[in-house]
Amino acid sequence: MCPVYSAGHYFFINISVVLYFGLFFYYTCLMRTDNDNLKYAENSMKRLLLYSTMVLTFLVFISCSNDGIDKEMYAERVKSEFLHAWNGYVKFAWGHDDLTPLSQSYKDWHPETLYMTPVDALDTMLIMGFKDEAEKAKELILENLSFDHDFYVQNFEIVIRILGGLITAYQMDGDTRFLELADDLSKRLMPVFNSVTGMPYRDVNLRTGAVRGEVNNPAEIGTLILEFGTVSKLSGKPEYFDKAKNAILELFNRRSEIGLVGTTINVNTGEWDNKRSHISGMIDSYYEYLLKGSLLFDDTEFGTMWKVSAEAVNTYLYDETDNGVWYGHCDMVTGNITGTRFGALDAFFPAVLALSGDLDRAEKLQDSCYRMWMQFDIEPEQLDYSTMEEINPMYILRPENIESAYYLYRYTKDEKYLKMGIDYFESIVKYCRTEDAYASLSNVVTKEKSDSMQSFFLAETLKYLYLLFAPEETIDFENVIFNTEAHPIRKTW
Ligand code: DMJ
Repeated sequence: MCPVYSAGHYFFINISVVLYFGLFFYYTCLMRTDNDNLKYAENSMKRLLLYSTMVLTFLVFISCSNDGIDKEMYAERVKSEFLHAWNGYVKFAWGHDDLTPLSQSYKDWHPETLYMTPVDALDTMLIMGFKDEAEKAKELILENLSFDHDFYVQNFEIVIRILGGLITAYQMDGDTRFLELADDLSKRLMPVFNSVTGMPYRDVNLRTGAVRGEVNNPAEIGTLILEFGTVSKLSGKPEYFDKAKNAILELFNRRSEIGLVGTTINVNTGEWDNKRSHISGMIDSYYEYLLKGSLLFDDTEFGTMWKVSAEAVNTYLYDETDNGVWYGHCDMVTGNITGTRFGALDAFFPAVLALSGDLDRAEKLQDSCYRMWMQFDIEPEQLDYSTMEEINPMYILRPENIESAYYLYRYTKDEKYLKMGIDYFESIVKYCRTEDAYASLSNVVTKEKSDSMQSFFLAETLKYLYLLFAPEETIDFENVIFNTEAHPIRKTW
């Protein structure tokens, strides 16, 4: 393991600075020729030595007590691990959706590739300064990516990964072909909204516009507005924004009297299919997009919907236990607690709370997220926070816990979040690194690997780790909104 702290580094900088000034002063004074000046120089040197010793002692004390973290070294290490993972993709899966790292092969989600990994990873390469790699990925995408395919895709995944990736590629690189692809994709996805309520179906055929999957969930219904909204603003086509916003309004209006939503809903009847409420997968990013939608589009309706929802969530799901603060599961109608489950996906919430200004709850929840990670030295998909035992033992290289540490570090500047990031990074390297890339874990207890490296590892996990350690100006944090796949969207309208 590499050293975490750089007290020695500080020490050598301090001592060099002091010696440099000492010598400079000494030689300057000796240049005078008469005796008085030599005496003056002698006295000055004594004083200088005394002051230098005092200052040096003080600086060494500060260096040791702060134990400043060598962020630059960590940023470099994250970059080199990104390159390691990307090179694995290039070697074994070039042109396909995902790398399968153990079998040294690839997996496509559909009968033909949609270039998931390169599209998702491109802006991370640009942010990290990997120009050659980015150029090759760009060429691959622009020369080959087509959406004219006769197969069904899952709207939500395609929107957050591919549409989100194309938007930021356009905004960061400026090539209008990225925007043309984003516009073409948006047009092909629009039929999802042709349900009775206007809430989207889950799947759509990219060529025929046929739809399927009338039982959908809040995350897949409500996590579309940043991407469709942005393409709408950039292409001047209001339909994309309006349909995505209408879907959210329809969903929000079906909240229970106590302000909560359930896990699944029928987009034609508008009836709830599963009334379990939580912030876990299938609901999670619906809340994220209410807040981020209000910020990206200065939309007060989203702002109100976020406030109403956050209040309900903080009233009924917030759970202060002996094991820390968590958000549990409850019935959306009665508010009665139905489960004490929390997992890797739920760990997105500290970031959202922090972005909303609720640092108190964000910090408390992040402490629990850290505890969840450290319980197994790497994060389980889900645990029971009343016993701290895992319910679902896999770790599929998810980013949320790291994303939240990053937001909290940006807002508090507390080094504890850097140290969290270091622990997260080191355990991912320790348990998930393979000879060619990175692999998920099928079990965080046994640390057995599984044959998958999803695109979000490059799009999100390593991006947030890098941003945590990189100089602040690497990204204009105050003026971008990250979509739920960590694609930073800039408001240019
Ligand atoms: C990503 O695709 C997105 O972050 C999504 O919101 C949730 N799942 C994965 C990462 O865990």
